[in-house]
Amino acid sequence: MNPTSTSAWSVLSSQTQEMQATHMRDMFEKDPSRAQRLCTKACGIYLDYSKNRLTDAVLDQLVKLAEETGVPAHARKMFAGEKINNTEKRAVLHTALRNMGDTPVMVGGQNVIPEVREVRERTYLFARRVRSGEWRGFTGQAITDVVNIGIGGSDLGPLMIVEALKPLADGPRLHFVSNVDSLHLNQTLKDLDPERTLFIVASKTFTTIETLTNARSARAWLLNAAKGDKAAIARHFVAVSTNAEKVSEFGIDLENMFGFWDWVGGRYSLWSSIGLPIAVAIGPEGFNDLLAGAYDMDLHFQNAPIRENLPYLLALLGIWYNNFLGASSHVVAPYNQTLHRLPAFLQQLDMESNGKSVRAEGEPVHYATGPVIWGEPGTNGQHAFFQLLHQGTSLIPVDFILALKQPGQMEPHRTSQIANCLAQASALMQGKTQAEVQTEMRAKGVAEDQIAALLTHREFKGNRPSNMMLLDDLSPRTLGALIALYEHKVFVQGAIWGLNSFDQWGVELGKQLATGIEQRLGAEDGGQAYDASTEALINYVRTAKP
Ligand code: G6Q
Repeated sequence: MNPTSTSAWSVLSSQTQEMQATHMRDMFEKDPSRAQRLCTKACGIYLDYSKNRLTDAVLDQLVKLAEETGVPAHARKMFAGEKINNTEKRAVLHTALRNMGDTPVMVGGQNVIPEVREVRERTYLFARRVRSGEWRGFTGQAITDVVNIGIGGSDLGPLMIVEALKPLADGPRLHFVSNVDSLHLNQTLKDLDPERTLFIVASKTFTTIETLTNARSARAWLLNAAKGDKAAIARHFVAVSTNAEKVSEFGIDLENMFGFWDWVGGRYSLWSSIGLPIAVAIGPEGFNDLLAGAYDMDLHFQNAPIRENLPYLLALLGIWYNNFLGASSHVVAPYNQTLHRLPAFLQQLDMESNGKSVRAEGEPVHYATGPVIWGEPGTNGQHAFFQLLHQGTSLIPVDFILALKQPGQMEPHRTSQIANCLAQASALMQGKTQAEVQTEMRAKGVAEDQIAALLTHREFKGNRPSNMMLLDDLSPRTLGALIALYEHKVFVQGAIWGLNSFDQWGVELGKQLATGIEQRLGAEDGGQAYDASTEALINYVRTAKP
C-alpha cells in the first residue's frame, strides 16, 4: 500500500505543524518521566530515543503507518524466503546465514540451512588452518598477512567488522584492497612478504573490474616471487564467490573457493563466506558469536511489539524526520574509534538499499525515500562538522553509538569519551538561550556591548534530535546485533516506502559504463561514443599520458 494513502500518513501530516512549534526542552519539562519512558533495551543495546521530536500521539501513528503499509507481513515474507527482490527474482535471505534455530528455510522447495552450515564449516576449517600455521605458502612458510581483494559489499562489511574487533584479533594481519588505484594495492604489498601472504579474492559475480584488476596484479606480484611457478597460486589465492566458472578461469582451484548464493545481496553478505577475513582475524568462535548476535536481533525484530522493537523504532523515527519534518540527511556518530568504518558501511547499506525513486512495482514515488547517511567517529566529528549540526540551517538527526566496554580501554579516556558523547546529545536537544548566554557572559565580566554583539552568534536553538545507543560492550555478539539492527531498520523503511531495497541498478550502471570507457581509453578509435563532455574528457585524458 502506498504510504501516502494510509490514514496514519494523513494524521501524521496534520501533526507536523504542532511538532514544528514544540521544543523538546518543554516536552521534558512537562513530562518528568519522558527519559524513562522513551527507552528500550534488547540484545545488549540500550536505546534512549527520548531526545526526539516525538509525542505519544505521533508514535502511535508511526506504529500504525508500519501496520497499514504491511511491514510485519513483508518481513515474514523475507524470513520465509519469498522472492521479495522482484526485479532480480531473488529471495532475500541473509538472515538464513545466521539462523541458529531448527526451523528450515526453504528456497525453491529446498531447505538451504544444511548447505549454509556445510559451507560455513569449510570456511571455519580453512580459517583455522591459516591461523594455526598449518596452511603454508609455496616455500613452506606460515601465513602472516591476509589481503582481502574486493569492493563494495565484498569489502565494506568484513573491513568494518575486522576494524571494530581489532582488540580481539589474534590471527594473521588483515589488509583490505578495494580501490582500483594501483597505490592501494602497492602500498599494501610493499611491506608484505609474498611467501607469507594469502589473498582472498572476494567477488560475488567475479566480474567486477576493480577487483579483477587488483587480483591480477596481486597474482603477478606473487608469480614474480615464485619465479613464474603457477603452482604457487593454489597456496596463496582463495576465492569467495558465487561464480565457479569465472573463479576457475582466473586460475583459482575450486578446492580453494568458498561459495554463497544469489539470495545474499552484496551489502548483506558479511554473514556468508564473504566474512572469511573476520574468521581469520578473530577465529571461527568469534565469527560465530557475531552470527549469534545478529540472530538475537532477528528474533527481536520478528517478535517484539513495534513500540519496543529497536529496528522499527529507528526506522519510524527516520520516516518522521524524512517525510514529515523535512530532514534529508542522517548522521551516524560512533564514539568508539574502532567503529570508524561503521558510517561508510551504513552509507552503503542504507543508500544502496533505499536510494530509489520508484516503487517495487515500478511506479514513481511522490515522497522522499532514503536520506543521505554520513558521519565520522566522535569525538573527531565534534571538531569538524558538528558545528553545522548545532547551528546550521538543516535539521539533521544523529545516531550516537557508544560501546561502554571494550578490551584495551583506559582511563581517563573512557570517561572523557562517554562525557563527550552524552554532552553533544544534550546540547543538540537543549540548545542555549540568549538569556543563558547573557548570564554566562556576564558572570565572566564581559562588557554589555560585547554581549549584545555576540548574542545571536552564541545562541543555540536546540531542539535537534538524536538517538543514543549504548552498547554493553563491543563484543562480536553485540556488534552482530547492532549491524542486524540497522539492516532491519533499512528493511522497515524500504517496506513503508514500498521500495525493492535489494536491487542496485545504480551500481550496475557504474560497472557497465566503466567497462565501455576503459575500452575507449585503450583504443585510439572505435568503440561506443559518449556524450560531448565525456568525449572531450576522454580526449583530454589521452593527452595526459603517465
Ligand atoms: C552490494 C552491491 C555492490 C557489490 C560490489 C561488488 O550490494 O551490489 O556494492 O557488492 O559491486 O560486487 P562483486 O562482489 O560482484 O564483486
